[in-house]
Amino acid sequence: MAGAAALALGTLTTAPAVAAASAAAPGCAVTYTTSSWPGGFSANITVKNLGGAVDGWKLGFSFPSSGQKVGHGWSAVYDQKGTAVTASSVSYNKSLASGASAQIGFTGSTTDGNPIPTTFTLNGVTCNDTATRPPAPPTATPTPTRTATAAPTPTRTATAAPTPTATRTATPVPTATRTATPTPTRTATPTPTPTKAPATGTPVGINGKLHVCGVHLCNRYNRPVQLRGMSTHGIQWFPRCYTDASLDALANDWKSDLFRVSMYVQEGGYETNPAAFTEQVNKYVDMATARGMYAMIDFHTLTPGDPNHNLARAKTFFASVAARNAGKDNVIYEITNEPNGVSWASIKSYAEQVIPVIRAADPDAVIIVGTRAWSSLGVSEGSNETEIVDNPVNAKNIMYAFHFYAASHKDNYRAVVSRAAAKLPLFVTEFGTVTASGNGEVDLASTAAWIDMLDQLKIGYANWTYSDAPESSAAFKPGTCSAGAFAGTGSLNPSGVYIRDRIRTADDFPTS
Ligand code: IDC
Repeated sequence: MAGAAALALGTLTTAPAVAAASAAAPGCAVTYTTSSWPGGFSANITVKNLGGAVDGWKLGFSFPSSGQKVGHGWSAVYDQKGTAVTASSVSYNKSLASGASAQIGFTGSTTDGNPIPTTFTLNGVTCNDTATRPPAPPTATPTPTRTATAAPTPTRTATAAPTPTATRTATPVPTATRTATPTPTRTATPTPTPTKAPATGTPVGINGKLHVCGVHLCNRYNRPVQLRGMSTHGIQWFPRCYTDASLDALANDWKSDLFRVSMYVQEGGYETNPAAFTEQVNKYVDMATARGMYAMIDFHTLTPGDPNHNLARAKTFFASVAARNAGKDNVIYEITNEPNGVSWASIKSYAEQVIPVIRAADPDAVIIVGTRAWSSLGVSEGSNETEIVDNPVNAKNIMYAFHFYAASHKDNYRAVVSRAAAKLPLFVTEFGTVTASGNGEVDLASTAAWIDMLDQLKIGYANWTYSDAPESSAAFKPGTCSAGAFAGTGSLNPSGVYIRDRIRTADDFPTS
């Protein structure tokens, strides 16, 4: 058998596309599938060893185009010289028995499309069989990964409404330059962002009211933007963490674009005192507004997992907050946090009853819908994004939530998000650097892989949590909120140190 056999599946266009190439040999078989978007792509590679057992391996291939560059990789160490790429095994996948496979991947950037490599070598031996394969669907993991953790001791102390003393003042949006919300078309590809000096001003001052365009969140110039920010912990437990000083630190030191307000419905939350929790949420919206940050109102359903259990409460709550905040440009509504143990059809039905209530008061705000299985796009209950793609919520200007906890959710979840991002407007309204319990191991390698990918795809995110809860997902060490020293790194846990670094890098909001 001479030469390599390659098959390209799918069409490469400037729109997000899926393509694949495969090659196999007596020594090795490779399946290389990609998703692409303007300016970038991700590749998922399966390397199968068809020869004798190896302990340590290198996969070699060449990009067809010199404009393709490896960005962040996972499950291998990547080296690129010109167009030649080498992916070297890592400790946990270096031993490959005969017939065994390893799955690796990376996100990349490109200046000229996403042609697929056609020739691969494993430890220098060309993979040259004729077998070809379709793009490998990511494997769904049916195991729910959340474990119950004890709730922190509720401290129901009410905090008096503080007078906002912003050091980053919100720039009011000039009415004349505010563009009308275009009708979103699900296939539109937003214009790529040009490289230029970062704009000055607050996130809301620069971008104004946001809307969904194609699969992106777009600003007043109809250009895609990525919002990066923090989520509160349960506001019933941690009101001491949301003060003028902490919000100043979030806006000015962390340079956060976004403040997600997590109002639990159960566990001592909204259901126990609707008026007081509605007022508390509105107060936090105002504190974000005064600092030019976007405010995401999270109706934090969790247990029970069926959002319809809280349908009447959701209608009452959103009718009130939407009417009260309709005149603002910075409010985003997240109508259910993490549906679980419930079908997509039930979630969609809930969404189609709550969204009109918001629209009646605030017709053009962005609304985010939680997805099946703890907002995993269904993956944690053995499904995936196709149930949404095939049966989307019947509403405009909406996005879908995806949540991950980096130590629990890795390559197979990243593969689904990378694929789904070409079809669905996604917002990572909550993620942790730790396990799904909110505690335990901080996995910065997996977190980096996630955030690099979200940056490439321009998917917004909010990290759990901007609090001093006694758990490793909390940005601050216990006691910080009472002591009141929020700026800098002195009070931060390892998760907070890393996330602050990622959030405070300059935004690249387009200004024309
Ligand atoms: C966790 C909190 C923890 C609390 C628990 C139950 O960190 O203090 O006891 O909720 O209320 C989610 C949820 C979020 C969880 C978080 C970590 O949206 O409420 O917070 N998590 O478990 N989904 C996946 C993880």
